[in-house]
Amino acid sequence: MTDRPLTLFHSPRTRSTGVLVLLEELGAPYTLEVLDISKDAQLAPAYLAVNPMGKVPALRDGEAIVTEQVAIFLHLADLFPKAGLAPAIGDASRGPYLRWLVFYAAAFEPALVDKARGHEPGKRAMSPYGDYDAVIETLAAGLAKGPYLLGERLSAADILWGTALGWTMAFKLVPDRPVFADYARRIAERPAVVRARAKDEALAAAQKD
Ligand SMILES: N[C@@H](CCC(=O)N[C@@H](CS)C(=O)NCC(=O)O)C(=O)O
Repeated sequence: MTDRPLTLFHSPRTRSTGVLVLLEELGAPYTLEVLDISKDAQLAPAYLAVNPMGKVPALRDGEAIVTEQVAIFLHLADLFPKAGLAPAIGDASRGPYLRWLVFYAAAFEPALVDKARGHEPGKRAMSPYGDYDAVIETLAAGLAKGPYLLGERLSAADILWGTALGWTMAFKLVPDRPVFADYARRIAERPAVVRARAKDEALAAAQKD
C-alpha cells in the first residue's frame, strides 16, 4: 500500500491497457492521464518530459517515473502486497515469477514484432530469443500444468500474459491452441479484467468523437 498518488499515462487499446487491468486487479487507487496516440499526444513536449521514448505506458508514483510495461507491473505488484500478486523476495516462486515477466519483454515481444514484420531473427545463437517456435513452445510448456504460470497461484505475470495472449491470438501472432486460449479466457473472465476492459473501451470510444 502507498499514500503516494499514482498516475497512469494511458492510451486505450495499447500496452498501457495491461497496466490498467493490473491496477484494477490490485484494487489500487489511481488516476489516469489519457493520451490520444492517434493524434501523437505521446510526442508532445509535456509527455516527452515524462517518457522521452514517447511511449505508453508510464506511471508516476509520487515524484518517481516508471516506464516499460514490465517494470510497472513489477513495481505495482510489489507496492500492493496484500493483493498477493507478487511472490515476496526470498519466496522460491519469486524466481519463476520474475522469469515469466522478463521473458515477456525480452523474448516474446521481440519474437512477435519480428514475426509481424516478416523479419527473420537470423542465426539462432545471435538472436536474444532464439527463434519464434522456441518462444511459443517454451510458453506452452510453462502453461501446460496450469491453471497459472506459477501453478495454483495467480500472479501479476498472469495478468500480463493473459491480456497479451488475448490480443496476440486475435492478431494471429500466436497460434490458437487450447493451452493459450483457455488461459487467456480464464484471465479475461476475471471481474477486474472485465471492469478494466469496459473502462478502456469507453476511453477508446471517447477518443473517436
Ligand atoms: N517497451 C515499451 C513499449 C511501449 C510501446 O511500444 N507502446 C506503444 C503503444 S502499445 C506506443 O506508445 N506507441 C506510440 C508511439 O510509438 O508513437 C513497453 O514495454 O512499455
